[in-house]
Amino acid sequence: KIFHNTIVKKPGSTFINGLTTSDLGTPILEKALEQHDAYIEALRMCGTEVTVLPSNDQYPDSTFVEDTAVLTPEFAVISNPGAEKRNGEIHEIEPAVKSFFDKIYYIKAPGTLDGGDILQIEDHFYIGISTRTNQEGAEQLKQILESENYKATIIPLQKFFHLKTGIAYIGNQTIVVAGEFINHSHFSSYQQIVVPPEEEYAANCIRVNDYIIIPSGYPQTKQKINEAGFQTIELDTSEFRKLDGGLSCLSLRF
Ligand code: CIR
Repeated sequence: KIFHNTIVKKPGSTFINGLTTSDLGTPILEKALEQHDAYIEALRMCGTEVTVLPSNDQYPDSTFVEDTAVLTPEFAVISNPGAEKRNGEIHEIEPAVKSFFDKIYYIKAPGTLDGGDILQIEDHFYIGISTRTNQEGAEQLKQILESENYKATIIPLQKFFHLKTGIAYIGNQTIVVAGEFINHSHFSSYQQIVVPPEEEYAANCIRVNDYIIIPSGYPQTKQKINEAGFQTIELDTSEFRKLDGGLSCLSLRF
C-alpha cells in the first residue's frame, strides 16, 4: 500500500463563489456535497483513513486542499497559494498536517506555489510554473526536495491551469497525459496513456493504492487505463469542474 492517509475538507456554503476560469455555470452546492461524500467513500474503499476537515465559509475554494501542501512520506511542505483569495487556507491546513508530520517546510513570499502544480513520479518531483506557482516558489521547493534526496524538475506550463490538470502518474511508470504533455520531452521515459482532446478533463485522475479514480463520463480514457491493466473507480465531479477543480485537488494523499 502506498497511501495510508488522506485529508479532505468539506465544501462550505460559499463554495459556489469559488474562483473559476470556466464558463460551465455556478455549481450546485447540494450536488457538490453529495459528490464530495462519494469521493470520501471512494478514498475509504481504496484503503485510506480519511481525515475530514470541517468547511470554512471564509474560503470558498478551501475544499481544494491539494493546493495548500506537498506531502512525502518523510516531510511536509506548506505551500504559499498564488491566488490572494486562497492564501489564508494554509493556516487551516497547517494544524491538520502537523498532526501527522514532525518535519515541516514552508514556501515563503515572494515565492508562491500551489500543490496542484506538483507531480510526484516515484522519487522525482515535477514542478509546474503557472499563474499560481512562480519561479521563486518552484525553486524553493526544488531546493527542499533536493536536500531530502529527491529529484526535482521545473516545467513552465503553456496552457494548463495547474500541472496536474494535464498529467497524472498512475504507477508502473505510466502517465496519463493531455494537451501540451503529450510526447513532452521531460516525460519521454514513461509509458503514456494519451487522453483525446474531448476528454481532456480526465487527465486529472489519481492512483490511490489498488485503484485509479477517474472522473465519470470519459469512456475512452477509462478504457485505455483499464486496458493498461489498472482497475478504475469512476466519480462524478461535475460541480468541482465548474470551479476548475478535479479529483486530485480534493485531497492530500500520503
Ligand atoms: C482555484 O481557482 O484555485 C480553484 N477554484 C480550483 C483549484 C483546483 N486545484 C487544483 O487543480 N489542484
